[in-house]
Amino acid sequence: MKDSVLALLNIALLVTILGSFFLINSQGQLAPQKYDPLVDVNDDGVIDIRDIVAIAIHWGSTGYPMNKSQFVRNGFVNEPWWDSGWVRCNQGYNTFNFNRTLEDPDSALVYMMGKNSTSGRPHQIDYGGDVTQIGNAVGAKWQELTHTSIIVYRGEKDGMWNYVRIMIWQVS
Ligand SMILES: [Ca+2]
Repeated sequence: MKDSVLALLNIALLVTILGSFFLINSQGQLAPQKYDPLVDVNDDGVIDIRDIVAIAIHWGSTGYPMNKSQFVRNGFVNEPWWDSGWVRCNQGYNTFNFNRTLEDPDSALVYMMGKNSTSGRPHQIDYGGDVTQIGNAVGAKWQELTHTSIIVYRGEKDGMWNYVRIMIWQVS
Protein backbone atom coordinates (compact mmCIF):
# COMPACT_ATOMS: atom_id res chain seq x y z
CA MET A 1 0.00 0.00 0.00
CA LYS A 2 2.74 2.41 1.05
CA ASP A 3 4.74 1.60 -2.11
CA SER A 4 1.76 2.29 -4.35
CA VAL A 5 1.21 5.69 -2.69
CA LEU A 6 4.88 6.56 -3.22
CA ALA A 7 4.64 5.42 -6.83
CA LEU A 8 1.62 7.66 -7.39
CA LEU A 9 3.45 10.58 -5.78
CA ASN A 10 6.47 9.97 -8.04
CA ILE A 11 4.24 9.92 -11.11
CA ALA A 12 2.53 13.15 -10.01
CA LEU A 13 5.95 14.75 -9.51
CA LEU A 14 7.14 13.59 -12.94
CA VAL A 15 3.99 14.97 -14.60
CA THR A 16 4.52 18.31 -12.81
CA ILE A 17 8.16 18.50 -13.92
CA LEU A 18 7.38 17.59 -17.51
CA GLY A 19 4.42 19.96 -17.57
CA SER A 20 6.65 22.84 -16.51
CA PHE A 21 8.67 22.39 -19.74
CA PHE A 22 5.67 23.44 -21.73
CA LEU A 23 4.67 26.67 -20.08
CA ILE A 24 2.95 28.69 -22.77
CA ASN A 25 2.91 32.47 -22.81
CA SER A 26 -0.02 34.63 -23.89
CA GLN A 27 1.19 34.55 -27.55
CA GLY A 28 0.98 30.77 -27.58
CA GLN A 29 4.77 30.33 -27.66
CA LEU A 30 7.02 28.47 -25.28
CA ALA A 31 7.85 30.94 -22.53
CA PRO A 32 11.59 30.94 -21.69
CA GLN A 33 12.14 31.00 -17.97
CA LYS A 34 14.71 33.21 -16.29
CA TYR A 35 17.99 31.37 -15.70
CA ASP A 36 18.29 30.21 -12.11
CA PRO A 37 21.80 29.02 -11.11
CA LEU A 38 20.28 27.07 -8.23
CA VAL A 39 18.71 24.55 -10.61
CA ASP A 40 21.70 24.40 -12.99
CA VAL A 41 22.98 21.25 -11.34
CA ASN A 42 26.05 20.78 -13.57
CA ASP A 43 26.85 24.53 -13.68
CA ASP A 44 27.15 24.72 -17.48
CA GLY A 45 24.92 27.78 -17.85
CA VAL A 46 22.00 25.87 -19.39
CA ILE A 47 19.00 24.30 -17.70
CA ASP A 48 18.34 21.14 -19.70
CA ILE A 49 17.88 17.40 -19.51
CA ARG A 50 21.44 16.89 -18.27
CA ASP A 51 20.50 18.59 -15.00
CA ILE A 52 17.47 16.32 -14.62
CA VAL A 53 19.56 13.24 -15.41
CA ALA A 54 22.07 14.24 -12.73
CA ILE A 55 19.24 14.45 -10.20
CA ALA A 56 17.70 11.18 -11.38
CA ILE A 57 21.02 9.33 -11.01
CA HIS A 58 21.33 10.46 -7.40
CA TRP A 59 17.62 10.05 -6.58
CA GLY A 60 17.15 8.86 -3.02
CA SER A 61 20.73 9.37 -1.91
CA THR A 62 21.35 11.16 1.38
CA GLY A 63 24.18 13.16 2.91
CA TYR A 64 25.10 16.49 4.42
CA PRO A 65 23.37 19.32 2.48
CA MET A 66 25.24 22.35 1.14
CA ASN A 67 23.27 25.57 1.29
CA LYS A 68 23.75 26.43 -2.39
CA SER A 69 21.58 29.54 -2.22
CA GLN A 70 23.81 30.89 0.56
CA PHE A 71 26.87 30.06 -1.55
CA VAL A 72 25.42 31.91 -4.53
CA ARG A 73 24.50 34.92 -2.39
CA ASN A 74 28.05 35.17 -1.06
CA GLY A 75 29.66 34.56 -4.44
CA PHE A 76 29.82 36.66 -7.56
CA VAL A 77 26.37 35.87 -8.87
CA ASN A 78 24.61 38.38 -6.72
CA GLU A 79 25.21 42.05 -6.15
CA PRO A 80 28.65 43.17 -5.04
CA TRP A 81 29.20 44.51 -1.54
CA TRP A 82 29.84 47.93 -3.09
CA ASP A 83 29.32 49.25 -6.59
CA SER A 84 30.49 52.72 -7.51
CA GLY A 85 28.40 52.81 -10.67
CA TRP A 86 29.96 54.71 -13.57
CA VAL A 87 31.76 57.68 -12.12
CA ARG A 88 34.11 60.32 -13.50
CA CYS A 89 37.80 59.51 -13.08
CA ASN A 90 40.33 62.32 -13.38
CA GLN A 91 43.91 61.90 -14.47
CA GLY A 92 46.08 61.35 -11.39
CA TYR A 93 44.79 60.10 -8.04
CA ASN A 94 41.07 59.66 -7.31
CA THR A 95 39.75 58.63 -3.91
CA PHE A 96 36.39 56.86 -3.83
CA ASN A 97 34.75 56.61 -0.40
CA PHE A 98 32.35 53.80 0.47
CA ASN A 99 29.02 54.53 2.10
CA ARG A 100 29.72 51.78 4.65
CA THR A 101 32.63 49.94 6.24
CA LEU A 102 34.37 47.08 4.46
CA GLU A 103 34.87 44.37 7.07
CA ASP A 104 38.12 42.87 5.73
CA PRO A 105 40.07 44.57 2.90
CA ASP A 106 42.49 41.61 2.88
CA SER A 107 39.66 39.32 1.78
CA ALA A 108 38.02 41.40 -0.90
CA LEU A 109 37.73 41.00 -4.62
CA VAL A 110 37.93 44.23 -6.62
CA TYR A 111 36.76 44.44 -10.21
CA MET A 112 37.27 47.63 -12.18
CA MET A 113 36.20 48.60 -15.71
CA GLY A 114 36.69 51.80 -17.68
CA LYS A 115 34.95 53.82 -20.39
CA ASN A 116 36.20 56.71 -22.47
CA SER A 117 32.73 58.32 -22.50
CA THR A 118 29.36 57.72 -20.89
CA SER A 119 28.17 56.06 -24.12
CA GLY A 120 31.44 54.16 -24.65
CA ARG A 121 31.89 50.44 -24.21
CA PRO A 122 33.35 49.01 -21.02
CA HIS A 123 36.98 47.92 -21.30
CA GLN A 124 40.15 47.16 -19.39
CA ILE A 125 42.63 48.60 -21.87
CA ASP A 126 45.97 49.20 -20.15
CA TYR A 127 44.43 48.01 -16.89
CA GLY A 128 47.00 48.43 -14.19
CA GLY A 129 48.76 51.19 -16.13
CA ASP A 130 51.11 50.84 -19.07
CA VAL A 131 54.51 50.53 -17.42
CA THR A 132 56.25 51.00 -20.76
CA GLN A 133 55.17 54.63 -20.58
CA ILE A 134 57.10 56.99 -18.33
CA GLY A 135 55.22 57.40 -15.05
CA ASN A 136 52.41 55.08 -16.12
CA ALA A 137 51.12 57.71 -18.54
CA VAL A 138 48.18 55.66 -19.82
CA GLY A 139 45.74 53.20 -18.27
CA ALA A 140 44.43 53.02 -14.74
CA LYS A 141 44.89 50.95 -11.63
CA TRP A 142 43.42 50.71 -8.16
CA GLN A 143 45.43 50.78 -4.98
CA GLU A 144 45.19 51.33 -1.22
CA LEU A 145 41.96 49.52 -0.50
CA THR A 146 40.94 50.34 3.07
CA HIS A 147 37.85 49.75 5.19
CA THR A 148 36.32 52.97 3.90
CA SER A 149 37.87 53.88 0.54
CA ILE A 150 39.85 52.90 -2.53
CA ILE A 151 42.20 54.96 -4.66
CA VAL A 152 42.27 54.81 -8.45
CA TYR A 153 45.29 56.17 -10.25
CA ARG A 154 44.72 57.17 -13.86
CA GLY A 155 47.67 57.92 -16.13
CA GLU A 156 48.47 61.58 -16.72
CA LYS A 157 48.12 61.13 -20.49
CA ASP A 158 45.36 58.55 -20.47
CA GLY A 159 42.35 59.04 -22.73
CA MET A 160 40.50 55.76 -22.18
CA TRP A 161 39.55 55.77 -18.49
CA ASN A 162 37.47 58.94 -18.25
CA TYR A 163 34.88 56.90 -16.34
CA VAL A 164 35.37 53.93 -14.04
CA ARG A 165 33.09 51.43 -12.40
CA ILE A 166 34.47 49.64 -9.35
CA MET A 167 32.76 46.64 -7.82
CA ILE A 168 33.88 45.00 -4.59
CA TRP A 169 32.88 41.64 -3.14
CA GLN A 170 33.72 40.62 0.40
CA VAL A 171 35.03 37.07 0.19
CA SER A 172 35.67 35.57 3.58
CA1 LIG B 1 22.96 22.63 -16.66
